[in-house]
Amino acid sequence: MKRAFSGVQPSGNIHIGNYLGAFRQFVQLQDVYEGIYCVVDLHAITVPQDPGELREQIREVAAFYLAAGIDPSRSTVFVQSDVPAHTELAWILNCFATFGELSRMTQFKDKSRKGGQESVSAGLFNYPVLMAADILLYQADVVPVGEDQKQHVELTRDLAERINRRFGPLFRLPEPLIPPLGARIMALDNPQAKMSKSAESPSSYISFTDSPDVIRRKIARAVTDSGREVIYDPEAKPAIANLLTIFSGFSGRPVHELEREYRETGYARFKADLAEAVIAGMEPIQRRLAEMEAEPGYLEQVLRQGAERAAAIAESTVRQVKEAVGLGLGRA
Ligand code: AQP
Repeated sequence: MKRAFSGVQPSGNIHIGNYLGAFRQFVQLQDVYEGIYCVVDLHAITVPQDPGELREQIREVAAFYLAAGIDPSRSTVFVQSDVPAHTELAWILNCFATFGELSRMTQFKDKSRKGGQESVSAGLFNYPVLMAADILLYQADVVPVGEDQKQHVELTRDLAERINRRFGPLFRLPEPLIPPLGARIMALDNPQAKMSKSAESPSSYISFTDSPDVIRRKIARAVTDSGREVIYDPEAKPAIANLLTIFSGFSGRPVHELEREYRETGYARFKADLAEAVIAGMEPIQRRLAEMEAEPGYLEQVLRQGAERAAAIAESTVRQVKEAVGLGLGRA
């Protein structure tokens, strides 16, 4: 079986963008790929985190994998910092990545613009290298991610190719797997910005901790475009195109069918039905999350076994890389 790897940061509440762009794909891929899925807590500390909240969020993301439908008997689910090989390989890769290419990463540019270049952590700058290590350790064939992470997967390929050219075939070259629908869900209050966990305003995202009433309110208040026609036109009507994408993602109905039904009904009716589709789509996951909360021992056991399985693969890759690069005294 080919292998899929992906990670999600415990950097806030999981939102519908994370679900449609990432988790949903992970679940669909299970029949075709061996899945290795990680809670990337080392990535989360590239921006300030409260230790208590971070630990809580690590549990939440881990539980979300299972609640979304990842089956731990087929896929490996673990916490990144439980497998030290991630930071070990990241350091080695850092010595092959250039300052120039990391400076061009859009996510770094966006986040450092917000925080100010002088004061953001060096970890935020090196984030894509740690992500490359995450992927290359497991010799992943595909990396299912949302559109925002495509550039980082491309950097991963560049690094792998550079190292393979110099030292021989150490790494498999991974392909990003971007879903055809939902790869870039935009903020409800600004269709030019992507929906983001760490956004300041909670009205910009719908989180899986939101109750049905909160979801209805957030959707009712979501920004719309001028006019009253519900049509899919990302250029002229980016807000409505985003809402149609969300509707299609949760209802399973194609966008053109939704356009036909709501073209003339006005925004209020469209938004009311959209809210119900989102609530219905989220409900089974929210229910399983609540069930898992009542049984913390189960999650801990899954993560312990996951970390053991992941470490066995990761350590073997690191051993080969160290040997090829000339680190230590070799295995004699
Ligand atoms: N708006 C989005 N639409 C579709 N997919 C998205 N993803 C993130 N935002 C959207 C995908 O979700 C997965 C997990 O993301 P992450 O935790 O690694 O961090 P991120 O990409 O930086 O996502 P966030 O939600 O914006 O978090 P913060 O605010 O902490 O940076 C990835 O596959 C991502 O592509």
